[in-house]
Amino acid sequence: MHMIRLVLATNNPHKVTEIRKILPESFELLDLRQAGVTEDLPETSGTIEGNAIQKALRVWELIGMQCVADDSGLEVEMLGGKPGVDSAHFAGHPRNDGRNIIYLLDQLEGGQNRRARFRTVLAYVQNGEVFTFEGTVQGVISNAQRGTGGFGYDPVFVPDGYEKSFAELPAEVKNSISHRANALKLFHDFIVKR
Ligand code: ITT
Repeated sequence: MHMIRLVLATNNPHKVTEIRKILPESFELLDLRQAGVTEDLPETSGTIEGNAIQKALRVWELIGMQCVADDSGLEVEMLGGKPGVDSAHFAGHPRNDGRNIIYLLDQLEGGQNRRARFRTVLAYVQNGEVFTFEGTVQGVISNAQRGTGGFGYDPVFVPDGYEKSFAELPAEVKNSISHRANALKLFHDFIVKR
């Protein structure tokens, strides 16, 4: 496959690291700084899909390069799918991963159902045209934080089939089964077939 140059429309360096590890080396991936984009990308649509599309389209408008945006969220059954699109600010502003986790554990205290999933929507923009790819991973929210790897809610998310949290599992494991990995597989298949 020939080299594909792609901008990653995200300000989250953890996502960039994961996406670089998941996609093959035939992808030359530029982060926003490398692409010269300094503004905050819009995320005001109210849905994960909509935010992914907003971010990718904005980068396309600004620099006219093909790009992929990742918008993700944690959807917890007992909370009716929350925090979902509000995952980054679940415990309010300014965003803080540690406070978000404590707030989440508080909300689930005493409940019976701790099932949850992570969901990622990738929006790919090429020549102004938008394509989306969704990936999920099912699991449960643990009773306490465990592990130091990963980012965000990883210390309290235990994927189905494992006893350890995403923050305890090796990055290679997370990157082979995660919501982001599943969405990127679909994106990769699409690119290869195109
Ligand atoms: P960009 O919008 O710049 O891409 P962001 O960090 O704001 O970066 P999201 O809005 O998609 O990205 O993130 C929503 C929240 O979900 C945020 O609190 C993340 O920490 C969390 N999150 C996303 N992916 C995650 C993952 O793989 N593991 C754990 N938490 C994750």
